[in-house]
Amino acid sequence: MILEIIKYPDPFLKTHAARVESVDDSVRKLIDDMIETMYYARGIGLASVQVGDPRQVVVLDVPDEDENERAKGKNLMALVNPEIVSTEGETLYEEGCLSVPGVTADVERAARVKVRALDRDGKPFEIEADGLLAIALQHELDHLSGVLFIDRLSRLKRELVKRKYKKSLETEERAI
Ligand code: GNR
Ligand code: NI
Repeated sequence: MILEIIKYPDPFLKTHAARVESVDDSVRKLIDDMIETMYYARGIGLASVQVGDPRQVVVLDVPDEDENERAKGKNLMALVNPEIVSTEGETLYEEGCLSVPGVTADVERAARVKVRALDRDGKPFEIEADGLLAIALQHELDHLSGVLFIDRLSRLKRELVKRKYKKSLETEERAI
């Protein structure tokens, strides 16, 4: 089932998602719907908060850097109750977000991360990532704490981006 993606400035995007007590069929159904929605929206990741669900679930399918055509499903993963265990280095990347359509901006993040989570069977696993996957993991984990990439910009840049975005909403020149 394709879910509706909540758009900024909807206050639900500030939700702090709650830890999942047990990875049951209702969590697996959410994971499947989020995967379908992510592909439909052509995103590389999606967080539960973006589809109006307050449980800590993230899905990702980040293409390999040398991938021209995207091999759908190749790097697909689902993370329940994800936590950052450690980070290393710094990197700058031009990010976008399905909840803030039409906006991109350079965001500073850790270059490498180690993340611990449960898989769709409730089994714990760890992933060490760099490159775009490390960035996407941090972007999605932020969503679970009610944080958007625009919240990580300098105050000046953030106000500029918000003003432009709201103007584009008013004039409806933004593509939906
Ligand atoms: O599809 C997405 N692309 C993207 C590009 C750079 C940095 C982060 C992302 S995540 C985004 C999908 C999304 O909004 N996930 O929450
Ligand atoms: Ni996003």
